[in-house]
Amino acid sequence: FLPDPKTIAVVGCPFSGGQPKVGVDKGPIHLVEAGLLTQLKELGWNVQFDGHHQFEEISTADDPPIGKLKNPRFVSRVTKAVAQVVGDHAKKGQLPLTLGGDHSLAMGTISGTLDTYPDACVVWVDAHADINTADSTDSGNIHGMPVSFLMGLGSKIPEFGWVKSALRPDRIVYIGLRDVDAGEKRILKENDIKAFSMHEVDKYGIGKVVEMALDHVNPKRDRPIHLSFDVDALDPSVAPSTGTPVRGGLTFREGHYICEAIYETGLLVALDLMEVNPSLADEESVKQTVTVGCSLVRSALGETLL
Ligand code: NNH
Ligand code: MN
Ligand code: MN
Ligand code: MN
Repeated sequence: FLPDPKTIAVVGCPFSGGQPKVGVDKGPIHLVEAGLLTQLKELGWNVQFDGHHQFEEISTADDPPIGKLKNPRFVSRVTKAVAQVVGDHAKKGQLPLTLGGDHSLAMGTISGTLDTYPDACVVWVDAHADINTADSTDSGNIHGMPVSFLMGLGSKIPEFGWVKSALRPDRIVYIGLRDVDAGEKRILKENDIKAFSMHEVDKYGIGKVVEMALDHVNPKRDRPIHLSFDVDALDPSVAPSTGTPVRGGLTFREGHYICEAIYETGLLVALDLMEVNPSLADEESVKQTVTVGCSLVRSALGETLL
């Protein structure tokens, strides 16, 4: 889907409004400072980066909750801007690489992808399903809800009226789940959404899981793929610096295998790396998490072991 010369458009999103922990907004800065852009150039990509995006803040006083949703206006405004930026890059034939920031940003990135490639499918790698609705959420944190908003599930929130219900339930597949809220389990069942939890990763192995996942969303291997990778999908021993670590996660190799296998399809059109939080955990853990984040991105963009 991408014309030559192949170009990555890096969309740095220092944003944390979809969840309460400070620091996740520093994720993209650390990833870039660790040399990610140079590493991608070394893989043969043209890399375009116009600096981290600046989002005009809305003070909490001016952004009271709507129902249970926290920071709704801020999250809506930022994700709408991200949808525009990602969509513009994609329409130019570039591959948008969005560096988060919290996972509410995927409301923007996937909107931008689907606006450009209506038949795209999504591979969502995460410990969490991020499919709470405005009704089902307990936390009120919008980073736990982007998928439901993209599908148009739950009560309509006028503030998010710009989000089209463009994501079909059979066009997303999850890998790595292990902390899914009761309401989310119901939503996954009701909408017949395919998910490979850590149980399936243990049972079948990651190679088979990725194959089954792609068979579900992309049976003929002809649809563009958007990969949305939440670093908390990895085991906390591999990626400790993230807001909601959950034990029992993907190994270093399992995480990388997913990225490598998706690169191998030749169908990747957009990539998100989310929830790296350099303010959580000690310095060594931060370095480890940022390093693994860079290497996941490299694997998804063509780095091979041999
Ligand atoms: N399911 C919880 C919620 O909705 C946690 C979501 N947290 C994440 N998602 N880190 O990836 O608040
Ligand atoms: Mn840009
Ligand atoms: Mn997530
Ligand atoms: Mn998560």
